[in-house]
Amino acid sequence: MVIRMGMGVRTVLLLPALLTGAPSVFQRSAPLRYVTIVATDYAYRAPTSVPAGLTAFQFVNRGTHPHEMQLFRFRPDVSAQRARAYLAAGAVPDSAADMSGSVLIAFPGVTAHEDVLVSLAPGERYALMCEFRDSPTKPKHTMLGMVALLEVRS
Ligand SMILES: [Cu+2]
Repeated sequence: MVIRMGMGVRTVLLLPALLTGAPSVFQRSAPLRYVTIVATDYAYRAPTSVPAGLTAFQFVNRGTHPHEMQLFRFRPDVSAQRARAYLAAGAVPDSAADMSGSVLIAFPGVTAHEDVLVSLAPGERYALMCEFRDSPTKPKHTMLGMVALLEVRS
């Protein structure tokens, strides 16, 4: 009885979104969690693990150089140890990751006004990487420490 009432309320609340043709993600009943990734020169401040569920990644640049947040998922057969080794080397082979991903870019002092929305599943591992260089002769930021591994908790 209580559950039925709850669902009724939810349906009413979603009606305006349905009428305006909002993306289907807003019709889900799961709560949206926000995770903020902060870039500095040259590192990410990011959680090492995140809960499963629908998650919006926000990107803030507190450094003095432009930075990016590449976010992509490792294939399931890539262990955490191997993923860390790839990231430490500053390069992840195509065979180790999904053939899709997202990128947010922010200049110094800027918070990207877009978020990356991901439905995180338990056990997944995601990479964060910045491949920017300060100049053509300088190393990629991945080589300076701008890599991180995000593990999705069960
Ligand atoms: Cu960078």
